[in-house]
Formats: sequence, C-alpha cells, structure tokens
Amino acid sequence: MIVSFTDNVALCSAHVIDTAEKPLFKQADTAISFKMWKYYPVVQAQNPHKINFCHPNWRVKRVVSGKKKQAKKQKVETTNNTQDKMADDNTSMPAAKKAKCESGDVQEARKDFTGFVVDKVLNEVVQSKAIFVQGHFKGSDEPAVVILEKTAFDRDTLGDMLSSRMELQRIMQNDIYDVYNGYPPQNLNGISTRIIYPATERHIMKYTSQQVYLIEETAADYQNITLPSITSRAFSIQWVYNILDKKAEADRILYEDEDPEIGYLLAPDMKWDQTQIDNLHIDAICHKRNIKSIRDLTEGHLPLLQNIKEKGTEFICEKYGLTKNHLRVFLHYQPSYYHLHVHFTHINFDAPGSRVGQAHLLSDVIDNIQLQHDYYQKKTMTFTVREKDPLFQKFREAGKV
Ligand code: G7M
Repeated sequence: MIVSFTDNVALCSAHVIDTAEKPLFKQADTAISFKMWKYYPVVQAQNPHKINFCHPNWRVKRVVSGKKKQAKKQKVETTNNTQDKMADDNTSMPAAKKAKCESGDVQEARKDFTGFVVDKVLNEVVQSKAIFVQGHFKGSDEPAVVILEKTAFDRDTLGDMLSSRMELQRIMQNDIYDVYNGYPPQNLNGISTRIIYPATERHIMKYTSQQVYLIEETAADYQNITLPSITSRAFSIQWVYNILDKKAEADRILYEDEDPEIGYLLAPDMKWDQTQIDNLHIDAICHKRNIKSIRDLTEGHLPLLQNIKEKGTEFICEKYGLTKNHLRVFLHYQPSYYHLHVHFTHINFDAPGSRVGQAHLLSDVIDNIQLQHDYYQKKTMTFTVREKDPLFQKFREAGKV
C-alpha cells in the first residue's frame, strides 16, 4: 500500500471496509484520493502498513498494491533491537525465516485452506472440542500449526439459528425424545481457527500432547536454570511489541494508559472470540519492556500493578456490565511470553492456565510484595511444565526432577 499525507488528503490504494463488510471505496486496486481528514481523521500514520481510523468499525482489510517488500525489510531492521534479541525464539530458525516471523507486518488474510496438507494431529481436547494439527502449505517446507476450536453459542443469534435456516437430519426418535444433527447457516457455524505459520519447533512441542510435571523452583534455581533458559529459548515476544507499537491488533485495543512506567493497554486475548461474556478473556500488556515475569516484580512495580488492577477492572466492568467480583485477575508463572501481562477472565470461565501451579491472583501478588518488597526474588515458586518444554529438560539435566 502506498500512502502519502498532505494536510488533509490521504492517497492510498487499499481495500478499506467497515466491519459490516460494506466497501467504502470501490476502486480497490487503483490509487484513490479522498478527503480523509475532513470526515474520517487519521490518528496514526507513521507505519504505511497500518492506518488507524477514528471510526472504531473501520479497518484496512487488505493491501492491494505497493512497496510491501521494501517496507517489510526496513521494519524488521528497526524492530530488531537488543531487547527483542533477548527474547528471540532461538530454536534453530534460519535468519530469513525468523525475520518473516517477527516482522511487524500485517499479513494478508487467508480466504481458505487451499494447499494445506495435514501432517499429524498433535493433540485433541474433547472437553473444549479443540484439535491441534501440524501441517504445511504445498510448496513450502515450513511447518504450520492449526488450532481448531468449536466456539460457544451466541445467545443473541439463537433466534436466527433456531429457524427455517437450520437444516435438521434425524438420528433417532423415541416417545417424546427426538434427536437430530443440526446444520446451522454458515454465518452461525464458525469455528475458531488459529494458524501459526511458520511454526517453530517450540510451537509444535507446545501443542503436542505430553505429560505435565510440577516443579519447585528455588530462588537459586531461577538464577541458574530458568533465567538462562528464558534468555536463550523463550518464545518470541514480537507479537507483544506489535500490539504496543500499534503494528498489529490496533483496532482491537480496548483501553490504553500511555504512561511509560505505569501504563498498559487492554486487548482481547487471541483465544477469546468476544461473542460471550461468560468466557471473557482480556490481557493487560504493560508498556514497560524489561519486566519478564512475576520474578522481576518488586515494590517499585506496585503503582503499575495497582493501576492495572484498579483501572483495568473498572474499565472492563463498565464496558461489559460486570462487577469486580465477576473477574479473575491473574498472572502466569511460568508465562509463555516473558513480557509482563495480566489476564482478566470471567469467573465462570475455567480458562486454560487458571489452575493452581500456573495462575497467581494479581491481588495476592500485590499483597505479597507489600508484605515483603523482595518476596518474588526469594520465594520458591511451584509451577507446571510440559515434558518436552526446554525448561523441563534443563531442570532434569540439573537433577532437579
Ligand atoms: O501464558 P501467558 O501468560 O504468557 O499467556 C499469554 C497469552 O497471550 C495467552 O493467553 C495467549 O492466548 C495470548 N496470545 C498469544 N499470542 C501469540 C497472542 C496474539 O498474537 N494476540 C493476542 N491478543 N493474544 C495472544
């Protein structure tokens, strides 16, 4: 996409739509000129691949022309700062592939799974009706992980579903009991589909069915085993920086406090489809970039933690008509991504990772630090870890398991 700005005119060749899929500009493939400023002010335009419109329903659907490759290269260079390197996924990924994974670019949306080949089923969770598949796209030697999960019902569309639009095929009938397979209309029959491509060996391991272990990590274990492992083998946190820099998911940000010390933004977790409040899952991602996990938290971070707890809770409660007693607000230890973030989930939702051994309530974390300023530097932390996780291997090598 080529975008240039004068005082009040934006030139761009992009296919811009509103969320109701109504095209706003028909000349999608040709450069068009429109008085954006007057009617629809642009709030951010430093990144030519991302324009944020003031109108909340607007987004750029797809880029149809322009100097995409060149922009991509520049962006990778500028985002590869020292801190990014610390959190790189170092699992033997070639540099070119890594650059592709970690760029701030918005990739063009896929329309279907054309060319996808299933290689193996990594895991299947019957309770949540989810399946984790490894495969590849024809012509590519890079693996992909696809996660399919049946979504919760949307109460607002039940009327539409239980109508003549739902086809029924009888399975059995007995007295007053009638059982069918129902085939709802396509727009009510979505499956949450997440694609990780190219996936690293670590992603494949993460989604592979495996034994889980409980580990007790002393303060010394953290320094000697966990910390070196985070530095060299943790998942990339480029996606977090993309959100903070508004290179991705900018239109999904719900709330932002821009303060560099105590500020954060709230965005729906990737796993929440936002159709049901009962499985609400929002993440608070802090702006400060050097807090890896609970282990780094000291009393200096209390204003940040309190700001997340108070303002974040207040915002979510007001937006979704909840009270603070409806929310489970917690941090993970170990997290998957070592950039401090806090999970807000609905109390009715048995979210993955909300169990003992992984979740730490934010209010307890604040309280513990208030009781003792270096609580999390001293405490023995107990956590669950999967057998194929490199961290587990490190604890095993150290004779701790
Ligand atoms: O375990 P940990 O506390 O690190 O949890 C990280 C959370 O980030 C998980 O609940 C993921 O679903 C969520 N997440 C992971 N990715 C890659 C993304 C992403 O790209 N966007 C959003 N919004 N959430 C993500």
